[in-house]
Amino acid sequence: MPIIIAWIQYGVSGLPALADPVRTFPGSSGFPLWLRMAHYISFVLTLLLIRSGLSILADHPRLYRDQDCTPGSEWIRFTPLTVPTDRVWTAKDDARYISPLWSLPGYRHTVGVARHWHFLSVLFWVLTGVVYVALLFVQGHWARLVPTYWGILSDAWNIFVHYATFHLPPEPDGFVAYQALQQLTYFAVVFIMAPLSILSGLAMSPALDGHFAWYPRLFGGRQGARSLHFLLMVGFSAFLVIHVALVVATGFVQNMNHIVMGTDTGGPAGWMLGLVGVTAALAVLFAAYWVSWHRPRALQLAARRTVGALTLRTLDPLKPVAEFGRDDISPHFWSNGKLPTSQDWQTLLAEDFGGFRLRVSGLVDHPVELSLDEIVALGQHNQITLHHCIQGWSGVAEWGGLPMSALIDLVRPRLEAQVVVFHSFGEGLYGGEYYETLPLADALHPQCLLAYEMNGERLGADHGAPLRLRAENQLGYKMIKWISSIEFVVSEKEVGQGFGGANEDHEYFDLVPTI
Ligand SMILES: Nc1nc2c(c(=O)[nH]1)N[C@H]1C(S)=C(S)[C@@H](COP(=O)(O)O)O[C@H]1N2
Ligand SMILES: [Mo]
Repeated sequence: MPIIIAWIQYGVSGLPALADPVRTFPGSSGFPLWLRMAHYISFVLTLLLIRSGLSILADHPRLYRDQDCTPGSEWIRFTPLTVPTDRVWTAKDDARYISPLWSLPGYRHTVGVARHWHFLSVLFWVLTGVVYVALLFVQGHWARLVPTYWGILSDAWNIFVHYATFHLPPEPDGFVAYQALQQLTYFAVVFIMAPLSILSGLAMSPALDGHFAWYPRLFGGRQGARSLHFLLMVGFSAFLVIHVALVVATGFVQNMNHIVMGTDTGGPAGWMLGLVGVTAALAVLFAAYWVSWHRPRALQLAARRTVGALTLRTLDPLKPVAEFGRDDISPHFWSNGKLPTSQDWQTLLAEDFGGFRLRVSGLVDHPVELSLDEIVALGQHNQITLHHCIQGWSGVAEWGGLPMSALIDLVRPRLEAQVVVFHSFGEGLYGGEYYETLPLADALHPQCLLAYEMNGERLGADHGAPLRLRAENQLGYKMIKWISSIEFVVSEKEVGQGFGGANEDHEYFDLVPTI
């Protein structure tokens, strides 16, 4: 549309005259070292963020407007498939292959590893950004980016008319001046797109959304935030392509000296060193790919010690309290995982779980075995909450069940029991038992339930009969379905392969996923 208007204006009145470039730089000190470093580091990290983000997107290749994820209601999808209605089609069935040329680590359902890259990168991306913006203001370089007069809008439009009609406007020496559209674009990238990316990313955190129900609403709901996050990625990608193209088209040698060397000369040092920098960036991308496939466990543990430690202190303590109304209940709630194939569970299902006994044992003073009726008799709490799957989909449902805190009161764990282990009748994606662990602190939250009802009815087979966990400040994979028994232990290291659950063992997922 703006391009059409630009052509009409060009046809009617020719190319508009251009204002002088914005000359507001402090002295002619050019680009100091910290600025050139921040520019390069952000470049590499942004590539990592976009590539890992694409891998995450491919795991649920549909984007929606609000928190419901009803198939068919997408505004865009990156899969040719329509969801079949004649059989169970899980979110994992729906995941797509994406080429590792475009994404990190690529292939199919590699969301656990992709998330480690995404969060490790964003940690340093935010750090770099904060230092950069602080120094920008301390040293007066903010004047490069922040427009100080309203007329810049019409000046920028005039320049846009030039570009849109394939005319290169005269180029100011970027060392000391930018033209209006250039300044506005840089301003938008640094002061609008980057903060919005951070805020919309945070709006996908179950812990944050579970504590501040108003927060995701700022973005039109959880899926609104996810859609915005995607559009910002498109914006960053478009900026990268156009920015690089213009750097090449408007005096490559001199431009490279500006941003690489911090000099305003015509020598070859800038573009040569710049080429080394781009090669190094490609090497980083390749190394990340290599680590993803050859050292995924080391990557998982590195993320656990950094990102995991940080979120454990910041997001995990937020008490989940957000509740929705009955009207908000999602018409379609995706299901995930493989129905148990074990004979035990099949038999129990056939007899409506009359013979089911939940064994609660381990480091407790009062181990118990409870029938479903006894569990129901112990208490019922109902909550209408938002479920966040690691793959990206979400959904609102009403859950009814026994608060874990009531069960904990009943069995009286010993002091050293800090972790609750849940065993399932079902298998993990890569075989073996599906199990999950939860820190005692998370199990004690009022919204942590041993659920036996969903939307007012007994839990169906797909959604975890006879019992499934609800831990609303965590991602969906923690909420184990088809629970067979519960055990209190000192540490998750004692169970399975010792990383905290079937997904943590086999798919390198996070131990306590609050984002
Ligand atoms: N036993 C078992 N529990 C499981 C899973 C599974 O594969 N096996 N998938 C988990 C994941 S990834 C999610 S998002 C939720 C989905 O719950 P739902 O199928 O009721 O929507 O269940 C979790 N619990
Ligand atoms: Mo999930």
